[in-house]
Amino acid sequence: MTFIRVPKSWEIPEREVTSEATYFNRRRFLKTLAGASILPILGCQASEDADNELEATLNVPKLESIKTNPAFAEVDRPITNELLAGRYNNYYEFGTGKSIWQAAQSLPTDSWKVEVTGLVKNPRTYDLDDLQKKFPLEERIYRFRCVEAWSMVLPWIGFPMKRLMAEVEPTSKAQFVRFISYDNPKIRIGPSWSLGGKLPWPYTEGLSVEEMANELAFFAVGIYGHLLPKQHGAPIREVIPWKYGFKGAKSIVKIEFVESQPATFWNTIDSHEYDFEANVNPKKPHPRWSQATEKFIGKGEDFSWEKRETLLYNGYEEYVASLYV
Ligand SMILES: Nc1nc2c(c(=O)[nH]1)N[C@H]1C(S)=C(S)[C@@H](COP(=O)(O)O)O[C@H]1N2
Ligand SMILES: [Mo]
Repeated sequence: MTFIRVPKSWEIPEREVTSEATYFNRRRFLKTLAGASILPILGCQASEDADNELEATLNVPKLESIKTNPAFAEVDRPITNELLAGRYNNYYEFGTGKSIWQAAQSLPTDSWKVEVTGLVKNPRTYDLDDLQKKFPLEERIYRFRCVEAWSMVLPWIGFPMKRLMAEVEPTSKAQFVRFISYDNPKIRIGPSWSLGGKLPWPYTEGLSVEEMANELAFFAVGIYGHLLPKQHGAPIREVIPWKYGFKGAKSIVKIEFVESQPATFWNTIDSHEYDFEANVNPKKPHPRWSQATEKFIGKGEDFSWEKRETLLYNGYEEYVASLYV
């Protein structure tokens, strides 16, 4: 389908990777522009169409009667509006800007399989039905912090990673785990060359097995009471709330237990900017910006954000500090 419409300010195509600071400044600039010019008149009908289209992408099957885990029923800030979280994503396979929600709809999620392999006693291949039914699902409200210094609060549905570990039984040799995202160069529209080099597709991430066994480490198959929409990484993605968002690989097809620390997408591109551990830490600045504060998106219905102090381990110190002594 081809159609022409005037993009909303949040749909500005970004040809190259821009830091979050640049993005927010551009939005503020456009907001000012919109207030003073004819932009809203031009954009009105088209925006309404885009809103309907966005809602359609979020209209995925509901997950009925899922209990919220009482330990993770709330945090110190409200849950981000679903319509904001669903149109402000990082998913480089579908573009380097934040508005990838339309492009991501080409992700083919039918007959999905996740292969669990490597240093495990019981290698397994799970299909969609297994992933959604085999491990009891629960809801968890987690803080979410991107390395670009924006944050949200998201209501995930899924199961703790340790449940899957108990079934596949990593051997004593397994020290790390690798998560590999779906990749198809035919549908991938994200860049092959960027950031000064060839991008190491597929997107991969990793954890130590101790981190994976932590109570907080989570596989999400849903969000906001329904299955994951494609822009959030359907049908299954990692959620590691005490680490920066890039540690949470989307649309996982393979999980591999290995002996030594695996190469990862971002760490391969620039180990100086994106370290393997990547724990949220206000005192450890990114080489290009401070991590002392963050822009919390979700206090209202629009993208106006609230400045918050960054919390050590994103506020999850009591669960994870013992991993790093
Ligand atoms: N496969 C894949 N997974 C990915 C990414 C990506 O580009 N590709 N981006 C990461 C980054 S940087 C962030 S902040 C989160 C964003 O998750 P969300 O869009 O569901 O909020 O996904 C992470 N997982
Ligand atoms: Mo991120």
